[in-house]
Amino acid sequence: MTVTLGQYLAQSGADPSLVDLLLALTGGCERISAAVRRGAAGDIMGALESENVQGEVQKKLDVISNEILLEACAPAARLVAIGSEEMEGIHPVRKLGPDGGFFLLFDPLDGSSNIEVNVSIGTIFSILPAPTSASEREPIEADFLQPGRNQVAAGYVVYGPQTTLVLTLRAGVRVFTLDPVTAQWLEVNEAAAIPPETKEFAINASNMRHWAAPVRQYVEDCLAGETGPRGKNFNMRWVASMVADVHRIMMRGGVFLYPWDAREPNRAGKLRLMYEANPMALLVEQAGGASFDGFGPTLDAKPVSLHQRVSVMLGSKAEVDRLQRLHADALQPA
Ligand code: AHM
Ligand code: MG
Repeated sequence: MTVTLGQYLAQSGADPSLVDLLLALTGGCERISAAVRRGAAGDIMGALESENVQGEVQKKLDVISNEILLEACAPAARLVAIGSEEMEGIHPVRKLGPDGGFFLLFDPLDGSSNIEVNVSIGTIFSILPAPTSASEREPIEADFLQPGRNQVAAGYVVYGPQTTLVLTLRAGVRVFTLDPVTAQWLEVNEAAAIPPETKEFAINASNMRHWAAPVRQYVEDCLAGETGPRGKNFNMRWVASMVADVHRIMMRGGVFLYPWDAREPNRAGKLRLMYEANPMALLVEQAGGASFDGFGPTLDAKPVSLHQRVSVMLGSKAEVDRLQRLHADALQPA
């Protein structure tokens, strides 16, 4: 029998207020999915004059998606505050108190450069525990700055040929597709499991001249094919939507890299730790893969700010292990 998201959550043993929040959030994603599907017919295309906190031009759909999620999630009973790629500060929902609750972080519309060209885009989300406070007080950004290891749930929704939710409650990874006929999220895939070995990598190769030596070495070894050190031929894919690239890895394995590079040497990477790298790292680990930020497991990094950037390498375990070894070797004295 096909299991719906509601049935899965009800049987998962998860805290009912976490279930409440996840249903509110996925309800918001259903509305984003409908807006994406309407496209130009719904006046959602194009850029705005505004920039987000990262200095990136905001697309209409970035802002619409952010507003949809804020509105959809606010009623969730124990949601304390929200952090978003599209908002500079945190968005308080209610006061922190003795009951704690949850913090929600999201990139409401990831891969927005792909909106106009009708390529998969997505929403990425992370849920952290809110600390308890003896007396009631407003939540502050510092309350959010917890390692990804603390996440109680994480997931993404891909708006592609199908709208697909990939979710972890820290007990494996489940995959649901939004059925446009019944408007239900149905579990249609087996639980995701990333094979440890792969012959596929994903990186924006136009940045090759800016990469650090270990990343360059890794990719050169893959490109050398069966007569090179890897002894096998590799395939390459790059959608330029992290959700789509990670989803491919969830379905058939592979490795995704958006590493530090020398274009902006003082920036740790392009992608954001708290609402892009951490949720993806938890999903990948829960599916049997691994994630590395150039120093250690992504989930162990202690955030210093809400919009902090990070170097991202994640996917099939054997490949991430190899990347870790290449980074460790580069630190050894010659
Ligand atoms: P965004 O959050 O502004 O959409 O940027 C994140 C996206 C990722 O989805 C994707 O992996 C990456 O940026 C692509 O970057 P590039 O265009 O440099 O290849
Ligand atoms: Mg993004």
